[in-house]
Amino acid sequence: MKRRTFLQTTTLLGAGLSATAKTAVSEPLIIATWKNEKATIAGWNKLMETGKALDGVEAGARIPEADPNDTSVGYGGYPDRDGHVTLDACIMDHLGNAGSVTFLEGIMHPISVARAVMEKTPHVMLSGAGALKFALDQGFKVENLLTESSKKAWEEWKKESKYEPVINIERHDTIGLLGIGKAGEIAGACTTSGLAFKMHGRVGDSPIIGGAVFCDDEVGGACATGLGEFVMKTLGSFLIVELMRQGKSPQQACEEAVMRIVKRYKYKEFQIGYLAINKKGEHGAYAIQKGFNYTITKNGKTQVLESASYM
Ligand code: SD4
Repeated sequence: MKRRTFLQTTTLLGAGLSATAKTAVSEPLIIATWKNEKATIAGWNKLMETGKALDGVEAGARIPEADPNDTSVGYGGYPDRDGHVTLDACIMDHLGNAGSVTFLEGIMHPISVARAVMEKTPHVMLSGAGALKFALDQGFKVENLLTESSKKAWEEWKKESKYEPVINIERHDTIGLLGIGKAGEIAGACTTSGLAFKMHGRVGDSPIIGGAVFCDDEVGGACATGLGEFVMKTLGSFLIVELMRQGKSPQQACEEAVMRIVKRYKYKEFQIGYLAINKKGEHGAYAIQKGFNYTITKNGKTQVLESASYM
């Protein structure tokens, strides 16, 4: 059967035929990096409302983006070394469409700008001033995202201006999300203000399709958090999805992707955490260091789980 015909059949089944046919499709879920219960619950509620994984992951990502106490994402995010809060985000749907923004300033919800890039332009990625111009054209408003407390933290940092990014794993809470919608379709998203006190102009993995997020509706999806340079150098999320395509479970695929980093780089100095789901709704997680956790909302219930780690 041709794929398109199969999808149409699935949709018809989803529209109300027998329960046995429906069990072939995984149950809906939203899963996210770190302890992000408010985000997975918001994502789940949206998913229940519209049925769509894409709406769920976007709604989930918007929660930390608007939270002034989350210092790794959106409003309240720590600035770069020059005092600018610069944002990276991406989103991908089950059809293979993708959108992303990098080095975006002054917009509270970069994930929604990324979605607009995906849906309203022929491009995948818009950056800096061009991304901002597009956001304004789309009706987004400019806001000051640097809170008093993040400004204070930056002023403290400036006293020493230590150039190396300090990888305190407790302070990583960039959100990567994966969702399974009511038709069993998979989508993913990621949003961040990047590394605290990074060089001005630095862009991490979070807007890179295949780096921080990748989905293939025949296989599953993956997302990443941690020191983005190493996710980019190994194209972690794409790798995980390809490993699952070859038959690995989400857990095995995340472990293999971490091992690729461990084998080549000075892994003791930084953290990377991966999260993956497959079409059956199974999930896996693995990190280099201890301390990586993730949150899942399924059947209306939310759990924070500890990931296994290499160290
Ligand atoms: C980055 N991957 O900009 C992001 C940072 C991160 O939790 O994940 N923080 O490299």
